[in-house]
Amino acid sequence: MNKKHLCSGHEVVAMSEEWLARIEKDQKLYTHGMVRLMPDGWLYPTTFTNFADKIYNFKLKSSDVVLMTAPKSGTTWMQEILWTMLHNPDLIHPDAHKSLLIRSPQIDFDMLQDGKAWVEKGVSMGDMFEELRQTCPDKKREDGVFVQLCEVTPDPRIIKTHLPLSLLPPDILDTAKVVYVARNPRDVTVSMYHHFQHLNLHSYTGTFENFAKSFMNNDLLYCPYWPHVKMAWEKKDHPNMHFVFYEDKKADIMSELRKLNDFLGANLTQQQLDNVVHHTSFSSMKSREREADDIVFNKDVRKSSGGFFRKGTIGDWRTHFSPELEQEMNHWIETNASEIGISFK
Ligand code: PPS
Repeated sequence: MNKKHLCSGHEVVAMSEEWLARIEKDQKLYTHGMVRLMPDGWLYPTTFTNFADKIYNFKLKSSDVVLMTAPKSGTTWMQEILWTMLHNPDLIHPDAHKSLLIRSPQIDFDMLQDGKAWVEKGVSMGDMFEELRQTCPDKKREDGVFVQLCEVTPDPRIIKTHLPLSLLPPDILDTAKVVYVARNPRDVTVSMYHHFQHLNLHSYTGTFENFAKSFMNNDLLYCPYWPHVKMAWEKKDHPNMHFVFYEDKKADIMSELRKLNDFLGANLTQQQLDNVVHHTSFSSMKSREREADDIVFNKDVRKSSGGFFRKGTIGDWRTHFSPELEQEMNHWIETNASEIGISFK
């Protein structure tokens, strides 16, 4: 790691050997370690610093839609909704079967290639790179497969990210549209716990209690949670920010799609909105889930607790929390949510 400061103004602080060893008891980490970006405290693989300035200086267009979430907040659902609304409202697009990673690239994904488990198992982003090379033969892999996929993806681009506003281009809301999805942090914790077990990248073996404590302690990838939500919530009234709750989508998807239709200026007909609802329902998306790749995912976890499209419900956290842990998390949520002025359903 050579960089000490990023264009975003963050200071890069390497995580200590002691911290890495402690965290690594429960999960796999990264070949080059991890860093916190201060003062916000964002926790990423060290390789993020290779791409951070490129992402911060990324040239956005007025037609772009940036989909921003803390992990496991319902990103993939919203990603498919946005792509279908803007590219496939009649359900006839020839690329609709392609992976969302290609149709709507995740701008921060390149840093994950350094995961020890993926390096050991030989997971490469080869397919994605080939996709990129087909349109742009001169691209180099080390410049970031996903950052460059974001550059070349057809307009209107739908760019996914788990990064917070403070690491994205400072003109983002003056230039592009931002959709932010938030979900009850209790359900986020459960969904993330499952994902950390299911995805070989993390290969999480610790208990749910340890996991939840690590989340509250900001010791998991993409943490801290609250500043991420806060930065977006503060901008919720900006005309280019559309702040949505996962729970509201579950309660009345058509009403949420109508709001999105207005926000995006998509002018979809009722028939097209119906198409989007049907195509992006949990059962439809689950039925299209690709044959899971055993190098990327753990098939035993998939068998015992479900795949990427696990439950897609509200309130599954009730089956995971002990009364003591629930109390601790309630306190964590109440303190932070009231400070921000946000309430979850
Ligand atoms: S990721 O990996 O961070 O991008 O994950 P993300 O997509 O944000 O979150 C995954 C959870 O969203 C659920 N999901 C859905 N819920 C309702 N409807 C649809 N269509 C849908 N698609 C995905 C998914 O099942 C994960 O939640 P859990 O609670 O684990 O089931």
